[in-house]
Amino acid sequence: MAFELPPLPYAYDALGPHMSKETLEYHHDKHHQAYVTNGNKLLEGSGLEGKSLEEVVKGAFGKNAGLFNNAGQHYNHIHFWQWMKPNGGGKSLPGKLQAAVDSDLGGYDKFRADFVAAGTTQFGSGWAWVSVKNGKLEVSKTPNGESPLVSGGAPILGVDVWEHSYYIDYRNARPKYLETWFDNLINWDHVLEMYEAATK
Ligand code: MN3
Repeated sequence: MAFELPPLPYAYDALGPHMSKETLEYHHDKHHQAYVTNGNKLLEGSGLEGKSLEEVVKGAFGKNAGLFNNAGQHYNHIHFWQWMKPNGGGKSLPGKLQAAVDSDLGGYDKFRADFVAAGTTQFGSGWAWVSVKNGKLEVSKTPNGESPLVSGGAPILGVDVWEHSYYIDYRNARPKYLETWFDNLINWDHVLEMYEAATK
């Protein structure tokens, strides 16, 4: 199955002022497109053609670094676009998510602080995550194109802390980007959808 760049699920200027049109044009049209283009070249002859994207990511981890990096980033970005929406964020989490955050992550405020800290302390490029592992939520961070998929988790929320995700809008202020992202952009409905798929 060849990789394809999905369109953004909103207009390029829809996430302003928190994430600019210029950031989304570069991030989606250049960076994500490059992962798709390079991933397709590396998929050919890898023995993983015909597998789902998740299977390619897990199958290439530790074995085919080039394919893993590009397929991993393709997976991460497909969801990253959907983990954001205009007028997102907010403290009231939908459905079963609130109860899971309360029982597994110590409540909303602790969860927010731990998630922002994970993104802030990821040295260099990478991601901060919430995933379901053994039926419970956990906050983590990964370098480069990795995700909790490669350690037996099911990602339900992730934020890109590569500089290309925030440098145009926030320069070096990664913590400010993470706090703003959390408070104003998260699409909790997509998080809930992934949580339900991971726990059914
Ligand atoms: Mn990115």
